[in-house]
Amino acid sequence: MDMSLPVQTVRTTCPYCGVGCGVSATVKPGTIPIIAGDTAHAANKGRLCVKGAALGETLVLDGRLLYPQVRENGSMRRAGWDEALERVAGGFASIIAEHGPDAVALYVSGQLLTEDYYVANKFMKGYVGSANIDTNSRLCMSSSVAGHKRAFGEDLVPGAYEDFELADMIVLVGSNTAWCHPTLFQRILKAKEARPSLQVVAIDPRRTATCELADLHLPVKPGTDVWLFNGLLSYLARHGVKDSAFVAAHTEGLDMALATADADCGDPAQVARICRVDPAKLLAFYEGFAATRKVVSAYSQGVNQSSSGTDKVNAIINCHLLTGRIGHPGMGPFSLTGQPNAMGGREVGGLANMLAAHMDLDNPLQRDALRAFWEAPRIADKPGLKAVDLFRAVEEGSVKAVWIIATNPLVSLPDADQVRRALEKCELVVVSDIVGATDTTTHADVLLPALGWGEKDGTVTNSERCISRQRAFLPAPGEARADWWALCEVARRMGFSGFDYEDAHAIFDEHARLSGWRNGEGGAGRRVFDISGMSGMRRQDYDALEPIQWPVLRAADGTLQATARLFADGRFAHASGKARFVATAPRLPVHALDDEFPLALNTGRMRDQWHTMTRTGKSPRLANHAPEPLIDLHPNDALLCGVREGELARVTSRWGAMVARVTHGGGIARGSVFVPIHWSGQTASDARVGALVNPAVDPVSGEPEFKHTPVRIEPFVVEWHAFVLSRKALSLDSIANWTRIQGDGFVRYEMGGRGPVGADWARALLAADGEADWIDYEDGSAGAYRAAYLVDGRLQACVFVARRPQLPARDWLAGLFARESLGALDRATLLAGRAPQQGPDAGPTVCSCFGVGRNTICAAIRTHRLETTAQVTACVRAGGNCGSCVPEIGKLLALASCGEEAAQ
Ligand SMILES: Nc1nc2c(c(=O)[nH]1)N[C@H]1C(S)=C(S)[C@@H](COP(=O)(O)OP(=O)(O)OC[C@H]3O[C@@H](n4cnc5c(=O)[nH]c(N)nc54)[C@H](O)[C@@H]3O)O[C@H]1N2
Ligand SMILES: Nc1nc2c(c(=O)[nH]1)N[C@H]1C(S)=C(S)[C@@H](COP(=O)(O)OP(=O)(O)OC[C@H]3O[C@@H](n4cnc5c(=O)[nH]c(N)nc54)[C@H](O)[C@@H]3O)O[C@H]1N2
Ligand code: SF4
Ligand SMILES: [Mo]
Repeated sequence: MDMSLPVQTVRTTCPYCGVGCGVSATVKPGTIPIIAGDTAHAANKGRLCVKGAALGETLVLDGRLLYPQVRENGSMRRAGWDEALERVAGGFASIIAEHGPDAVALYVSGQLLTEDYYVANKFMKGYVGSANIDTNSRLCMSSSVAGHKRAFGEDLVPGAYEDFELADMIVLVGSNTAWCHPTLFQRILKAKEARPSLQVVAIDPRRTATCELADLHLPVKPGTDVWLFNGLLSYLARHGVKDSAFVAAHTEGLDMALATADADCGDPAQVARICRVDPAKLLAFYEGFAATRKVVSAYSQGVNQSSSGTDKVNAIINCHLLTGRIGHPGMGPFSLTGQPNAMGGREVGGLANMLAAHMDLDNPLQRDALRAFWEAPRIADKPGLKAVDLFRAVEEGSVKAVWIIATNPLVSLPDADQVRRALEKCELVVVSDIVGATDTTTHADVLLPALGWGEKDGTVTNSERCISRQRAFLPAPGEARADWWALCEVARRMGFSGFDYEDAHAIFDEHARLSGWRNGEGGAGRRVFDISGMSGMRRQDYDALEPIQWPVLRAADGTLQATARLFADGRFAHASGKARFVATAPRLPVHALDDEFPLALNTGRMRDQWHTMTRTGKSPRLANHAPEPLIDLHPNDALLCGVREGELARVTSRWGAMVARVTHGGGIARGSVFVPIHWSGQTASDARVGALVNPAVDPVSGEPEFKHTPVRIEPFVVEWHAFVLSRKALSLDSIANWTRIQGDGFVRYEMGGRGPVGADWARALLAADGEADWIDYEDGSAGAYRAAYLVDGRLQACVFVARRPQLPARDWLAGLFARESLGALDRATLLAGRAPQQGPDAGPTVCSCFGVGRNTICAAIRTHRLETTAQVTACVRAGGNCGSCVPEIGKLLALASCGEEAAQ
């Protein structure tokens, strides 16, 4: 980087979750950018969670895909952009010529910017002429999209984040807000501190970190939410908690919905039995909801990712319609979006059953309007394949070319081994990514290097409809280019006009104009999504755009007018202007448990990792909270399966299997298992949970049932456990099971293996050269072996092996890698694995910002008789920065106060 460049601060938006926090990046030439929360952004007002705070560490270029590559004679080689783009354009064109437009497909992502997404959708639906473009939002928000369309007539989120602060009750359904939308959770926490009467209800089969804040936790049986909310609807109606004027003037369909609810769910005692919750707690929830007007019901993947996901969404919305609690401050149903631009993707119609700007595929007037606006040669006139079906069609051969952009389906789709088979068979696989080696890029015939966060430029929309700029503050590395650019270049090479954009601003302008195009004219229907106020902006105004909630119109005086809340006037987007109740008949998950597969596999997220870890996995700070893949289950179930905490176990379903370490997090009911989604073939030998997940989908939305797959668990037998810390990457072919963890200046491996260990084995594994200064220690009878080697006094690698997984803590050894050379004392105690006068082991990391372990916190709580999280922070700093770990500190305090040993 040019050292003469001035220090500059750029305001941008976090690339992770749908909260959409504003970030300020200060770039000093030659150093890593300094990342902080943007105090001027309304979503976070300066707060960042631990993932946002660690963004700087993820910007290093190791592992980045920097040049286009093409497959030749079975292996990949570097190519110029021209050659790579020709391969894509030529391949797509010839397949279309021979087999028609439905033989090609795009599979894109809610992590694209709106501008990239807009171009991808225009390319497929307007020019290729097929709706075979789907997105990972199918796996994420599509049940909410479908639920919104059924209830409101359009995919609309009525409320704003501020409503969480204005509410008197917040119901969090299937949402681990504390870990997955952390800064929003911080806002709830602060609101509750200021006003303890604010009631928080958590509905989740697991006792998550989010439940620490809740006044009431309903640990529902997985998949039974429709019973719960039908039961609520029925209860409210029976107790006269109904806004009759609102229902009469602004809704339709109540009778059917209520009859359906009454039929199965009219008796709370029966509902409590089916949902497997304490009847008193269920009634407390119903009574609380009935008595409180200002209720926000926020939901996420425990609702969406289900074979009854769309019905779950509508069952929740029904309760808000009955009580007229929508469109006003402090109330409403609220879909928490996952990805940074889940919403933007929906605005541009990125799903296979939608058109751009909230137009509908099955509305001929809107199809015509769109084609005319694009001056496109054709327009898709039937829905394309949804994600799961799309990859089936690839395997069956009806789709022959697929271009995957900003998503990692080999890890994230259900029945993920099917995706591997599909890509192996596919004639042309194009992958655009920022990382060279992912489970998906390995199957590419053409690899296109994309600009990543900090390099790309455009807009995203968060959960509350707020459009924010993501701005570049770093130069493009290597030959990486924006995703929209690659799409336009391919379109141009296929002879399509209409892709000559100069920059992201030009695309945004077209997108904004389209939203107002024939909107409400000539019987085509009025679309609420209208940001035409932002069309015609100059480039410098686009660059300076402040976060703004849509719809956005321009006032007579030229200022932009944002919309905080929708439906305040009771007008909805259905032709009738009314909202619809939807009759939701409850049903159980598609695949039932049985003797062979007696446990229900639930999958989801950990606090400090993002999806398949291609970015967060680069940060040593983020690695410590959950370094290894895990299987969280109830101790009694572990006993029945013959597996033990800390040891390895195999989880098997009808679709696949994986191996990870058993843990008892304490939050799981009997009969369920939780496994995180983050590990891939790049970070672990065998921990890709997607391979196990059943491919059942919701019949309306096509969203997979990620939260419920029947599985069984059995021991994964190894003869020894080991860890290695090494400056260089190892070849692990001979190791039965391993996980790779990024350290600061080294790589850490956790392993389980079989066969003899000893000096020869260790030298080969660590690839120690003959010159190295080798030290080792063996206790054959105990099955223990330890070795390390140094070069010029500098520690290069160490390995610790034991028969049981009880091995020294890794932190002290990790610290030695920062030293230029080791002193005699450190060297002497190296193989003991701990410093000569080291205090007690800090335990697993709770606070990633300050690196504070669980044992340290528990000791402080005991010694100083601490009672509040604020006292813990004052004492040991934990929780004092981003606050993401505050719920876990709360849990340790709760355990200490009831005298339990705070060990998990
Ligand atoms: N740290 C972190 N944060 C993230 C992400 C990440 O990868 N890491 N990803 C982002 C994305 S894309 C998304 S979509 C969001 C997801 O955010 P969340 O939906 O909050 O996260 P999940 O862990 O997938 O699942 C939420 C909860 O649903 C519960 N659940 C399972 N089955 C049921 C059920 O039948 N009923 C109910 N009521 N609950 C159930 C699970 O136990 C789990 O605690 O997170 C976003 N934020
Ligand atoms: N079992 C199970 N599976 C799940 C879920 C679950 O709860 N359980 N949740 C589902 C949900 S909600 C989601 S959202 C998905 C997420 O799943 P994925 O989308 O597959 O996961 P990511 O790791 O976010 O993949 C993004 C990819 O894009 C790359 N990338 C990052 N930025 C850019 C860019 O600007 N351009 C390009 N071209 N590439 C970029 C990254 O390196 C990475 O390879 O997982 C789904 N899968
Ligand atoms: S809560 Fe965290 S991950 Fe989500 S946008 Fe904010 S900083 Fe990023
Ligand atoms: Mo998601």
